[in-house]
Amino acid sequence: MQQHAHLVVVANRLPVHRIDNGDAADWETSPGGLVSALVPTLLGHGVAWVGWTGDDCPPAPPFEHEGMTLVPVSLNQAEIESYYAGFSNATLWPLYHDAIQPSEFHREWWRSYQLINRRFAEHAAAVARVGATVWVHDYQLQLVPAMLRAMRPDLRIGFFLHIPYPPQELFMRLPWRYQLLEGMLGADVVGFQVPVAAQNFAVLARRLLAAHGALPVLSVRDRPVHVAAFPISIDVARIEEIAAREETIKEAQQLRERMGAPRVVLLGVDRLDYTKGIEARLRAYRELLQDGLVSAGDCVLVQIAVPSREDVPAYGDERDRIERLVGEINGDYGDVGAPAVHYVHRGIATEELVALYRAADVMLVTPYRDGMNLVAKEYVAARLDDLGTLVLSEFAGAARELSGAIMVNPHDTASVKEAIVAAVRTWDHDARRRMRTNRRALHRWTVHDWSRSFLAALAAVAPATDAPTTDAPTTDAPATDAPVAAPPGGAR
Ligand code: ADQ
Repeated sequence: MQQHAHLVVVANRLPVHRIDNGDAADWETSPGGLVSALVPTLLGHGVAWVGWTGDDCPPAPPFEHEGMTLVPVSLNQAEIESYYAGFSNATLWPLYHDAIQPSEFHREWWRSYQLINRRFAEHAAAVARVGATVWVHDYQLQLVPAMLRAMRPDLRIGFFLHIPYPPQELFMRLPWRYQLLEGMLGADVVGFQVPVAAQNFAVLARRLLAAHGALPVLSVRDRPVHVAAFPISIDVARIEEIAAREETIKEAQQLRERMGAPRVVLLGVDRLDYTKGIEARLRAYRELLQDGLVSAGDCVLVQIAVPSREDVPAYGDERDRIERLVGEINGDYGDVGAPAVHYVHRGIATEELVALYRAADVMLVTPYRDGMNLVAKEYVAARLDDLGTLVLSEFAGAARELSGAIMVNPHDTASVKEAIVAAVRTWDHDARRRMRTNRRALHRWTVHDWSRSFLAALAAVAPATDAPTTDAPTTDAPATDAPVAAPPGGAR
């Protein structure tokens, strides 16, 4: 592999998945939070992307896909179970989401996490040219920045965490807390979704590793580390373009007709994950039907749930709970050909998703904890008509920006019920006022502002002393030439 890339993205997954094309394997761009956020920004820049293919295939060479060099990292079945399903999704994920499920701590998983993080770092080191910029993503790869710095001190390294960063009371439970913190502090810039996450990180860095200084710059063993919030967003123009199409508007109308033309359509769209609060909204809806405050013929709920992490037991349990609830609600309140809840357990194409957003009067986004939540932003982007009401959990990062939403505490069923009733009964002019507030916020800060601001912070870092000062450009991070807007909410 040649060290040729001037920008290297390192993420758990490649932005593509393998599709079976007879003899030859082919690759298709994948849906998902990180992919939908990064691909539009990076397209055309000729970057390298290091990531796992998502299956247990043997090592494969790098290949070109839509202007990027994709560098596959291979994992065998045992590594998928220990590094991915185990340490990433049964140790870190629940702990970082307010410990709403108990975390499991296994030394074997930790050993695997270290091994695989080293593998990702080695692939990145092999593809990055001298003085390149490397952008590492998310909780699966927290050790990569320090490992990479040790291998390649000439690189500028950024790390962005897509999920919440826990308060010290929770983080201190981790038997490997020092190493995880050291790993992230190997970066020059550490970015979070919201300021409170950056503050939690600073408190821990001071407590465990004697870091000093005030945000946004911490000093760790005399090395400055820029620590700040860079809230992620979406490609607003892309969603708006799909939403404006004649066929999308037609599809939205047809969807409503297929549901029996109810007066109100409530919608939920999530990965099937116990953090997303799907149960919270189903329970609230069931109680509203019980109380007679809404009726199934008049007000239906559509829940789209993408299958996710099905090899982690807690996800299977969550699916069982959700499907039991859907079955109970439909059994009690639905009719032949007229269910109260329309439940779809699969991923759907963006075009269909946008048509659903346009068809929904009320969007229910009720996570117990969420780094940002892109679905809330996509719904707002799709509402070119300024109509539709967003009901949003105060525990989603998006709540800091979308102040036109009706905010709820998903742990409080009464609050979710009240919000649904308020949304269902809202007058058009009131819905418009709220939606316009949200749309203004969305336009102020798109995914391009997110990546530009992060890469600009990285480009501002003084070049490493080991980096050559002559022919190899060290400040050629792409997309930093456009003006950098201030992040929403001001404080980084
Ligand atoms: P996720 O937890 O995956 O991301 P989210 O931000 O909601 O969550 O993004 C999900 C993405 O998948 C959206 O773009 C959505 O359109 C898409 N999607 C959801 N259901 C779908 C379906 N049935 N079919 C097709 N597409 C579907 C993590 C963090 C979030 C953070 C993102 C980005 O947990 O808090 O916002 O990363 O940083």
